[in-house]
Amino acid sequence: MAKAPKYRFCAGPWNFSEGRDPYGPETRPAQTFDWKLQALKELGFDAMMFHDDDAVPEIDSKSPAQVLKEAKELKKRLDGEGLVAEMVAPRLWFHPNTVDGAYTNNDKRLRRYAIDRSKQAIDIAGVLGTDLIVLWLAREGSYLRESKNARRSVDLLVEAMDAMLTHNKKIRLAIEPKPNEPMDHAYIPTIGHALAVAQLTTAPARVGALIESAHAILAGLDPADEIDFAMAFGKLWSLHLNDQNGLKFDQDKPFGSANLRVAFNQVRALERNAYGRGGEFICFDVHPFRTTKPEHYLKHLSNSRDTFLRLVDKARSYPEKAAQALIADRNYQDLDQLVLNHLMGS
Ligand code: XUL
Ligand code: MN
Repeated sequence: MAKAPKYRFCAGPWNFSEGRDPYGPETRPAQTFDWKLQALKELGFDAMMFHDDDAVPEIDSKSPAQVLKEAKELKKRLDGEGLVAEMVAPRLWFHPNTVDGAYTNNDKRLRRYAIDRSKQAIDIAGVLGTDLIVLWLAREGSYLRESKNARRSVDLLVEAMDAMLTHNKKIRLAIEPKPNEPMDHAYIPTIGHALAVAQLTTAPARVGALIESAHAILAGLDPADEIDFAMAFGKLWSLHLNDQNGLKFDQDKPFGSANLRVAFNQVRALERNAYGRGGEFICFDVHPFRTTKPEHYLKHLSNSRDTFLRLVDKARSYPEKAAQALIADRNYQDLDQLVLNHLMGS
């Protein structure tokens, strides 16, 4: 098993969310960007991940020169705190232009908006010193099958990615698949889809993936297998660890909260593939529970990291020899119990 380097941790400003859900308002006060930066410092995290408008608020109302100026100011603040920007993701699901999709919108003028905004996100990433652009393709899919042509949508997605890859020859695109929510069905629901689409672009070597545990679970898959699959191609460039209890709305629970064994297997997959060797971060895309009080605002992040690190210990102390002997004997009954005993601490 290749040794993984020391893990480095990352979260985004949206991970300090205020508890709003479709049925009720915020339950915690909004915190300022500076507060969030300090929180990451306090936690001892190494990086922050950004949507384009996390980096430059109200981005659509600003001139390109103003956007770059503000990105430069942000870079200075990050440098001052000793934090790095892990990635920039164009937020292509809020603006009225993206109501019916961004790159796969049926209206050419609106597709142009999505591509232009993505190019601007790439420029921001350049200023912040990261080559990683994350594409969570929130509205690329359909609410009803007949409203869009799925075959044409693949072409449109490739066209948009090619435009980004050409705009800056140094960037890498990491597609973050999710099978549903907000869409009924998304066009890129799994890592297999992401890597297949990468092959259709003009620069397949610069198109990879980001796995989010909850998204894989929503697709009915085991996130550990998704990690192994992506890493077999050398294509796991970022990671959103969290947890999800079954097939319902995206829950973004703390890592390991719903299923410790599934979390353990993700950590084993990361360890055996030496995730992080290429400088990749462990990002937690987790949210506080709606019930979380303001004084516990950081707990979902510190708890996720604690669980992660304890599972790293568990992965490293896993009784490999005993497990191999049971595998050789096809005694999966006792293999199952060996895993449970190991996780329970006996
Ligand atoms: C949505 C999600 C996003 C992406 C970044 O489910 O996970 O926060 O990670 O755009
Ligand atoms: Mn995510």
